[in-house]
Order: sequence, then structure tokens, then C-alpha cells
Amino acid sequence: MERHVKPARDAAAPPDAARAPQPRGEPLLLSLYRTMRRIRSFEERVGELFVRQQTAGSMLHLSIGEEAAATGVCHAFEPQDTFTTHHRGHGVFLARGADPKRMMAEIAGRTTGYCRGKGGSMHIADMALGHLGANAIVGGGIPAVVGAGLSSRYFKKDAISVAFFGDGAMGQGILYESMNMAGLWGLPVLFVCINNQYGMGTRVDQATSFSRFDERARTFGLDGAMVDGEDVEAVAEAARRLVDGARKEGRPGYLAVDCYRFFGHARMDKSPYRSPEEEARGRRRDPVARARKLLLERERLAEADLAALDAAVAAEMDATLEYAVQGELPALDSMFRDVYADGEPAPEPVATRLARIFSKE
Ligand SMILES: Cc1ncc(C[n+]2csc(CCOP(=O)(O)OP(=O)(O)O)c2C)c(N)n1
Repeated sequence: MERHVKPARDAAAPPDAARAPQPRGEPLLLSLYRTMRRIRSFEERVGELFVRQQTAGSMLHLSIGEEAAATGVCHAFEPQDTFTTHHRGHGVFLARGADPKRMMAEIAGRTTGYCRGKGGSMHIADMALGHLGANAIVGGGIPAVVGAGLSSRYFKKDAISVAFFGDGAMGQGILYESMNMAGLWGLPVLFVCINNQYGMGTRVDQATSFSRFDERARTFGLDGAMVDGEDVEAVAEAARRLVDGARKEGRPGYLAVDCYRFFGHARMDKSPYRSPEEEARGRRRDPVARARKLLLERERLAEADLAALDAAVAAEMDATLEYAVQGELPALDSMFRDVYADGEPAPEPVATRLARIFSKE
């Protein structure tokens, strides 16, 4: 018999749904599915924003295909926890409970965005939700979580800090320095590698001689695990175990989530380095479709309920897109605001400075 689980009062759920307690009687998988569906729909609208030429900047990195990594790991977070992301971080921040409207507005470069339109897709940060910053430098956000973990231990806070990055960062020295310090000092941190098989156009097996990344992490004393990124429940379970170990025992962890990047590296990339067959195979590893199937077949949810949830999410994200493009662009005289401390004089324009230097010669 079909089971009717009300897909929450507002099926699309509030912005901080990922952190809200699971509605009573709702299977965990349904909560996880809702978050993944919201990420997928959000990213599809971001793609649309790009086609409409309304994004700030020319680069956009979609996390379609990687929803289980963001959702499963963020599900283990507590409100006091912090994190950093790489350049493909929209999904992580949404799973953490970001307001999609403020996030889309940021991607569109509007003053209504998280960073008043001055961060854009790749530089979103928000201390209120523990987002210590997205970072476009491969591996750049990783050491910050070691600092956050050290601070947490020093001040005896119950917070962990998590770095999200791609397989490309596995070739960066800073990751190994960070894992070493985290292991040495027993810091409450977690390193999460979202292995989508590619670093731009380079397939992971063309860039690395040993792809058991979790085993590499173990050599630094970390608790390492590797999971299938198509299976959001497996990601959530592994993340829960590692987060608990970091929080309760000060044992840093490392999680590799194996998945597939459905589209090109950035929106302009048509992936000429991948065959259509490979892409078709990769896109069959779809965590959203898998969870939906399980909800119907294993949890015996009604198709109509899931369709209603999907429609509510789509409507929410349509409204998100419209909200974003209605925001104002930052005024030119706000360029240095929020960049320098209050009271600091704005920097001298480069042209004026150079003229001054040369006039002294
Ligand atoms: C230090 C550094 N080197 C090179 C680049 C150029 N770059 C931008 S994204 C990228 C690939 C990153 O791949 P990965 O870390 O696997 O993340 P993904 O894009 O697959 O999510 C590269 C090489 C950069 N941003 N920073």
C-alpha cells in the first residue's frame, strides 16, 4: 500500500530546512531528497541566469550530480559548525541552510545578495551560517578549517569545521600540510573531497597515481572513508560517524565522495574531452533520481506527493530567480565598503599613485 507522508507544510520547506529537525514521522531519506531536489532546481536556475547573461562574472560552476555530497555531509552539522567550500559550492551552502534568494542574488551580483553582490558565485561567505568563505584557488579554503578547528579546541567550543574541495585539490601541498597539522594536534575538523572525476578537462586517473584518497588521509592519522556519491544515505551515515569522531574524540576525518560532474567544468565548457557515452553513463549515477526511486519503492511514498514536492520546489526556485534579477547592482562608490575596516581611508587609485611615484623621479 502507498504511504502518504505529508511532504512538510510548505513542501519546498524553509531556507534553513537542512538544519531544522526532521518533521515528525518523515523518513530521513525524504528530508535528504528535499534538500537535493532544492539544490538541483537551484542550479538549473543558475544555468538559466547565465544564459540570460545576468550573472556577475563569466564563470559558473554547477554542482549538478554532486548533491548527495553536500546534503549528506551538511546533515551531520550542528548550528555552531563552520565550513569552507571550493568554487563549486552552491550546493553545500544551500544544504547548510542558505536562503536561496540571497544566494542567487549574490550570483547575479546584486546588493540583495549575501555579500551585497561583491562576492559572486565563487566568493560567497556568511558568518551567521558558519560559511567561512568559498575560495576559487584550488585548495585555498582548506587551511582555514585547521585554524577554525584550533580555535574551537582552544576556546573549548563544541564546533567542528569542514573543508569541501574537489579531487583537483588532492594534488595541492596545502592539503597535506593541513591534514598533518589536524592529525598532529587532534583537531575537530573534517576534510571532504568531492571527487567528480575531473579537474577541468583532466580525468582523475590522468592526474593521480593512487586514487584511494581515503588511504592517503589515513597515513596522516585521520579517520578516512570513501563513499558512493549516488547514495545520499551512505554519505550521511559516513559523515555522521566522522563528524562524531571529530567532535567527541578530536579525531580529524577525511571523506571522499565518489560522483560524476554532469556538465562541463564551467558553463562555457562543452566537455569535448568526454565521450557522449561516458556522459550518459555518468549521468545515470544520479543521486536525486536514486533517492526518488527508493522513496517510491522502499518507503512506499505516493508518486503524487513527490510530484507535489517537486513542483513546490520548482516554484520556489522560479521565484528565487525573479527575486535575484530584480535586485540593484552595487553603486560604484561602494566598491571599497566591507573590504577595509570602518574608518580606513579608501585606497588611492593606482593611476594616481603611479603618477605620484613617477613625478618624484
Ligand atoms: C591553485 C590553482 N591552480 C589552478 C587553478 C585553475 N583551476 C580552477 S578550477 C580547477 C580544477 C579544479 O578541479 P577540482 O578541484 O577537482 O574541482 P571541480 O572543479 O572538479 O569541482 C583548476 C585547475 C586554480 N583556480 N587554482
